[in-house]
Amino acid sequence: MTDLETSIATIISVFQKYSEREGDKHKLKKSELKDLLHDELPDLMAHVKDQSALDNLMEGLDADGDSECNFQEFMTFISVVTVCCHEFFEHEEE
Ligand SMILES: [Ca+2]
Ligand SMILES: [Ca+2]
Repeated sequence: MTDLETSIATIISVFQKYSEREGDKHKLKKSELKDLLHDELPDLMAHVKDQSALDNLMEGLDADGDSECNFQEFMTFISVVTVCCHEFFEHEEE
């Protein structure tokens, strides 16, 4: 696989690793999302200091309002994080 194909497959497998733990296997409930963020994005989570910030993040992600994070909602989040990282590195080069 190419680097990009590997990256896509990795994102899908990380989502599934957490979404399959409890309840709906295709969605992240709040505790699953929390574990995913803490384990997979520790640097980002260092900036999310308290529970209310995490609740706000979860609510912001939950486009369809079912209190769970489906893959599409997860991808929206990953896109935002990735674009922010890209902007950061763009400014680093200047
Ligand atoms: Ca689940
Ligand atoms: Ca949702």
